[in-house]
Amino acid sequence: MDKQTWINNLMATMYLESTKSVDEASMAAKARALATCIRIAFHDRRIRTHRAYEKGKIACYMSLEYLIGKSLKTHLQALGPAEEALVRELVPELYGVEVEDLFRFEPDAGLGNGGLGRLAACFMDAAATKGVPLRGYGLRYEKGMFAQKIEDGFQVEVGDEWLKDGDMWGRRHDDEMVPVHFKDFTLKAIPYDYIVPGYETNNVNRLRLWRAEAMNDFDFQKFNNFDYLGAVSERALAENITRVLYPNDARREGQLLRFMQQYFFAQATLRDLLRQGDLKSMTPADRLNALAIQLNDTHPVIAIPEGIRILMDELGFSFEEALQIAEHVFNYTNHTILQEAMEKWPVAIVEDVCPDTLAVIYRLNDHYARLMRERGLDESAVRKMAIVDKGTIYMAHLGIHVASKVNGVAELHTRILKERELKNFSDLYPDKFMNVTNGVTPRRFLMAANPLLSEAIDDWIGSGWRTDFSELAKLKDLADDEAVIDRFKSIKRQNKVRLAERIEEAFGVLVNPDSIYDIQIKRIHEYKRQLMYGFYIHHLYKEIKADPTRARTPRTCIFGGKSAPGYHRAKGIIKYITELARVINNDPDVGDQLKVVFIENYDVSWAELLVSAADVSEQISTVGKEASGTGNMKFMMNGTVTLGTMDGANIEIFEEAGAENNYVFGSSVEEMEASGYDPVVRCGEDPLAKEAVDSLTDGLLDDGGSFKFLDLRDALMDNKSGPNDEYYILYDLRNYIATQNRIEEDFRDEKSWYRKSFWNMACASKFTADRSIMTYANMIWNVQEQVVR
Ligand code: DL6
Repeated sequence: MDKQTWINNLMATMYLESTKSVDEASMAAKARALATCIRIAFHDRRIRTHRAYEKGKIACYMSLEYLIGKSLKTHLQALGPAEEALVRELVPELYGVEVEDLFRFEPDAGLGNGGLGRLAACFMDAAATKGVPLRGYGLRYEKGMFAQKIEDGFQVEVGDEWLKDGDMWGRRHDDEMVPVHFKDFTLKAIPYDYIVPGYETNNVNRLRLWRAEAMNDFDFQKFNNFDYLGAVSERALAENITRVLYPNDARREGQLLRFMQQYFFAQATLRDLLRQGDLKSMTPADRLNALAIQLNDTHPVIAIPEGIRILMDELGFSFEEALQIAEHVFNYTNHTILQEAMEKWPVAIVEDVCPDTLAVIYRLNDHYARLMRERGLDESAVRKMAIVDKGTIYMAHLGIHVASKVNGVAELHTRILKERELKNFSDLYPDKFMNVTNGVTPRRFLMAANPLLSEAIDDWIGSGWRTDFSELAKLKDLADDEAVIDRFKSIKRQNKVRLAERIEEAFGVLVNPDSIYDIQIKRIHEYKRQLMYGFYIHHLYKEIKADPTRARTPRTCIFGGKSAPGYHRAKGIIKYITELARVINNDPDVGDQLKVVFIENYDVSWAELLVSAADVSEQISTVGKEASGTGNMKFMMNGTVTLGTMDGANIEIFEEAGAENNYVFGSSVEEMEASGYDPVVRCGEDPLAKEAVDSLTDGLLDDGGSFKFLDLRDALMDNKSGPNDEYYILYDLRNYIATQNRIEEDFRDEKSWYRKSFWNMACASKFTADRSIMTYANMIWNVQEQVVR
């Protein structure tokens, strides 16, 4: 858009957003007005993209989660440098504020839990940038992931009101509503469309999120008969389907609601896709090649039997024809080997919601049992790989049998799936399994998160890396250039100051920008071992107390992450960390030698601030447990060394950047399994392990009478629900502390430290989501890039 059009639009949208004069209008209203202008600016490109994609095969990403964060900054960036500069010039003139100041008034769209949801958002961005015809589908939860409050050091969950001032980006399309039929009632699925603009292309892809509404939102008869609640009850029940992400499923009602969400999502999306082409009139070959669907974990797998049901019952295909289409169209990504995260549904729940789809599931179960017997599997093997067994439906099995391709998300993860967890399936379908290592978008996690470093990279190697991330490798030639490393170091320091300011503003904690910023940000989970990091901090504190005068490198230990509401041990870990913070930050002996910060309500926006300021990236999961990790990649591309185990994508990071430029510790799965490890014995032998365990009960840290620390101790030493120290925390602790000590030493040699950090950035090309998305496009979906001119 030209300057005059921007001026007109900025004023017009401002009038629409606020009844007040521009001077008096709120910052939120200004942010919304600007967002609307940006959408208008993309309108024409969106239409052109839509037309370009109509001609060929498209891919569809079905995910129950999209952890989007804010979009104002990244969408502005996607307009291109000239238009972005124009907007940055006009907004202060017309709105009286800097664009930068408006960013903070946009709520984070937190429609996801952690890595899986953020990956979906990164993939949408990468597809648009690479011109891959990908449509995203998801649910528009009224409340996203809960907002985390820390009260007396405990996590408290409150509703995330991301829509309270309206939806900045989503546009409702009533005319594209689809009916979704459940066993006993029908709902409306209303699409809300979100633009996903590519960077330096004209492609603007679409993310479509469904909202559930009642067919009749008001019962006049009931209202007239004074039943005022009853008159609107259908509406309230319908809207519950898309009310929250992850309803509490501790009771059957919650499980039912969660399954209804998945079914609602599946049917709405399939109906939407099916109305875009007349399958019946296509040749059989064209039918198989019209579409590719990627199922993001097991959550949308119910789309497989539902799709077959629709093809049979509504479009008149035979079961065999419908299955053949499904076997071509669907692909399934596995994101975890943790059994508890592989979904299973009780048959009774599925029967209550969609009995006809259940009938298809049984038919698929029979079909694949027959196939397995034909291929010589015995009855016990057939049973282990069944879709339905003893009243339970195994969604991963359903996905694997039908999907054309099944992929893991890092090399080690895929190998574990093929050789251990899903070996029986991989032996049955050797050509199905493949790896697509995750990636993250540099547009958000480097360009938007770290503008100073991005500008410096432009100066060092030109701006080609912004569209072709492999060019980042050119930086390797500069790793020994002192001026380059000095500038890199100065940028890191500026980012550290920026983070320190935000931490002080948000939590009142003063942190020293010259300290080592040692950061662990991710969901709180026992296998991610935040507790091990906590034990190290406790150990360091004890050392400082024993000798406060010894010269040390100051350290700032930063954590961020949410615990699942019902995960008591993870909540205990949060309390342990916040207690460390309370004791250490208030101890005058410690001063700024050590600070502990727990970032309350860690979200995508905090992630951007943290990854650009970190010195050490904590990736310390028990080997074999983290499928990939993506935070590790965000840190790496910002020039951060990894302190990590040989787990998930860490291994590939170490391969790319060299173990000698990172801090690798911990034992292999084989070593652990062969060790005959007994944590109780270990505590008797290793004073560090004993000190750690004692810190849970010696009274220095106080769990407020919640017994949470006792429970953590039991998990290590006297576990009632599994093996003691299942995640080998005390086993790896000594090695971990030694590695932390090495970091403290090495940090003193600034030149070598920053060279290592810089080197990691130079080696980060592999970890862009663009590479991942092109692998999906070429190896799984077989869709052609359609770059819109
Ligand atoms: O693939 C994205 C992300 C991985 O990077 C993490 O390692 C993995 O833990 C996460 N998996 C999940 C599993 N959820 N379910 N189901 O979030 O996926």
